[in-house]
Amino acid sequence: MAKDTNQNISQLLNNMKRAKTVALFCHISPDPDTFCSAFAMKAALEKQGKQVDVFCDDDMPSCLEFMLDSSSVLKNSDNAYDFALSVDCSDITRLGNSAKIFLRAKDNGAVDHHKGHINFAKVTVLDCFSASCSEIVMNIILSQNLMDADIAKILFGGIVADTGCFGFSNVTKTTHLNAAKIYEYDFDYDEVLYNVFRKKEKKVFDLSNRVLSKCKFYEDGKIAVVRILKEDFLATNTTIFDTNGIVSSAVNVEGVEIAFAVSEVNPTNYKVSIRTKKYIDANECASCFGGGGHVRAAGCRLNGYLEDVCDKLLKVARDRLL
Ligand SMILES: [Mn+2]
Repeated sequence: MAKDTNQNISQLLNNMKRAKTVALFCHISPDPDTFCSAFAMKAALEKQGKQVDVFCDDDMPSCLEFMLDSSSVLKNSDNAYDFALSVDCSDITRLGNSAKIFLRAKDNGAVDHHKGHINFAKVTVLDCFSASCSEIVMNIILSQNLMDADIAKILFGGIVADTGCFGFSNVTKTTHLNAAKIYEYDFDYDEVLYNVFRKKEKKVFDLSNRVLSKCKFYEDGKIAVVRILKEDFLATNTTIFDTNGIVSSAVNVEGVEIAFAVSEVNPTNYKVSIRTKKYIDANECASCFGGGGHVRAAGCRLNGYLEDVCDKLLKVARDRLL
């Protein structure tokens, strides 16, 4: 970790030292990384005798329920905590309504790994080279000799989720070196990998099969378009929140350079997920429609009837094919 990051860790730990009550904050629309960061930190601080609460406006991802107690997560409080610490939040709006509890605390800090982090805390430990916030939390806990197998297991969940099981482009040598430190501890690694990464609800499997079987290919199989319509959600008892991962199945097909998943919000509004394989910039494609994301994964919203929306997407894709 960079020298100034280490300095900020010392300052953060120093400022937290005398706090008896600590509030930890996850971001809204939470992912496993934010909850794993918070629960690992909570376990470590409790070992130091502190009284710790975790806050999140939204519900914990159900994939974490096998190891974390979602009923202990608070949505509100009148307490003025000695210290407030946000984890995995890139700016204060990501705390949602809980921001008022964060700001009410006597002192505060933030631990984050987002490139676009906008400072809002008195002390910020920011390491954009970490693929997950859980890795930064891991290094903080290790520096205090507070790590154990239970905490390692929680952190492993955050790392696995934010790195797509070590498959995303954010994974570096450092990610693997950090994971190696986790493997020093003995817990059921496969239980975490299955629950956080591989497990799929039957209805989500059904939705995926249904829409992928109707996937259309264009331009010699270089473009794939998956349409996910209201009738598909109704037939499988799913919602637009169950569409994650479907577009990846399409872009993984040999020969496909760009894949779109077009999900119906209503008959004239569609949520579009874009994935690209090698030479097309997904973020740039999404930006044509006011969306954004990363080079290989991006998203946008389009108004219009289904086939008009698909025509617009196909034009953008065709213009970018080599
Ligand atoms: Mn994260």
